[in-house]
Amino acid sequence: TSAPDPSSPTHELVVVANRLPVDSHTLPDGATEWVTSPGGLVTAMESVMRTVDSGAWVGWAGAPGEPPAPFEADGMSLYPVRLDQQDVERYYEGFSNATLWPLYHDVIVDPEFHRTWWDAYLGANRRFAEAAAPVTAPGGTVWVHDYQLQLVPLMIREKRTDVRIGFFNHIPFPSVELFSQLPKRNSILRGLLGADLLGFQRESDSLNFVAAVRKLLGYHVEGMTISVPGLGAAPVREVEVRTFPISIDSAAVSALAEDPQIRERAVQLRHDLGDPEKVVLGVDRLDYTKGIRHRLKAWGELLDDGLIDPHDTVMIQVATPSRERVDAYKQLRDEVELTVGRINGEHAPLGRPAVSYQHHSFDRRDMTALYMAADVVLVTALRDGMNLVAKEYVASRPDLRGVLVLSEFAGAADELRAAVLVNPHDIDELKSAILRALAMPAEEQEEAMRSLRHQVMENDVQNWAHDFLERLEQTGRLEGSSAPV
Ligand code: GDG
Repeated sequence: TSAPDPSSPTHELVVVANRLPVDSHTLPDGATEWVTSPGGLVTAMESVMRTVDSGAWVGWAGAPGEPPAPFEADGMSLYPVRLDQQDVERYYEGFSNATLWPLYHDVIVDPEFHRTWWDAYLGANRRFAEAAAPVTAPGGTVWVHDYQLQLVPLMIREKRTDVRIGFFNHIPFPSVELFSQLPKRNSILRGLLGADLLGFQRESDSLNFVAAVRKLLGYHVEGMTISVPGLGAAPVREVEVRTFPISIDSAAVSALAEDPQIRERAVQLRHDLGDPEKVVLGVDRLDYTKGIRHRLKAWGELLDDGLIDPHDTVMIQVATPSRERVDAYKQLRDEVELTVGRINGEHAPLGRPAVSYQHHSFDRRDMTALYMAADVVLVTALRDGMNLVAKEYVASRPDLRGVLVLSEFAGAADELRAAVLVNPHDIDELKSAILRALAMPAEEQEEAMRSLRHQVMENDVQNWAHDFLERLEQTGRLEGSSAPV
């Protein structure tokens, strides 16, 4: 049964996400300890978990096979979900990252469809739902995250009519024309509609979702409220769709930028690069959605054209390893590394790079030092739910210096209007935007950065989480169903 067991603890707020917010570390004596992974979602949840008596997180602990027993970390109860090697290959690398991810990012690469992947997606989603349903307190709240778990809202709803269910999609939701390609598309829509509140990054994502429901399921829609017919004699349920642009822990990032050690590190970084006049930075997971190839093409042409002098301008590209077992990512890595090699071979002065390419990750402090050392940050995503790098750069510049070049195709472009906005598909436009950013006078940088900082500092990830949960509390509960079934 999935109803709460009176003898075991239940939680007022249960977060369900693919990954638990912890990583395991092996100690010298062979024992393992869990270290909180410092993502934005974790920070946001820490702030809302403090407002409830009891919070929990359901997710995968990161290693295939037998999961660890439930445990406590940072005042939360963590419930690990089992994923076997085959689930990792079919549910995670397969359906999530080789079917949904490319399809939801405007088919930048071709999505692959395999029925065995779908079966694994269904099975894995069921395990997350089965873990979450019994640990949620009567009348409690469940918050499900992201594209890997789109079937979970309905699966929990079927077990628990008494709980409030919210879902937030961190990536874009595609136009109905593209979404229609997805085999099992209606099951995905119905799965999502098990929630009371569905949150998306941009207004266009919310509108795309509502349009898909209207066209493919034919449900009645009024404004952003969808009427979902009940099964059998069950009454109609109203599901609300709303836009909640995610953000970062702005104050924490800004505080790091005031740390004297980190400021010193930023100066040192520029020195290590040979004290160039200008430093241009890109920070991305190595993902084809991020437009790294377009950025390098523009950069290479600017060097070829002689419009950038590699003796006084250096580009740093941090490309954090990601999804390395998925074919499209292996291919992207090869292409990016070939291009960087060519650019450096042709243009790098002796003893220093034209493009400093970093295929590894940095700690938070080094990331902030990089942002502080950068005169220009290039965010050239071809499609991106939000893009937190754009917001982190802005939060890292209390000195009001630096220029953000930002793709229109990143969700952040809806809010960060004072950035230099570009269409990264237009290489000529991208080249002009880079030159404009490099030449921007200090007063103009300050004016733009002031406006950007106003936006980012006022709207942080804590507000985002509070807004979502507050809205979820206001959504209608199913009449007459206060007890778990
Ligand atoms: C998804 C959506 C949406 C990167 N390299 C290092 C490092 N990072 C950090 C960045 C940033 C985060 O990873 C990446 O966030 P993004 O938003 O840029 O992109 P995705 O990973 O694709 O995230 C996206 C997000 O979900 C949230 O909803 O904005 O659109 O695709 O925080 O700084 N951090 C450290 N070392 C690195 O080397 N410490």
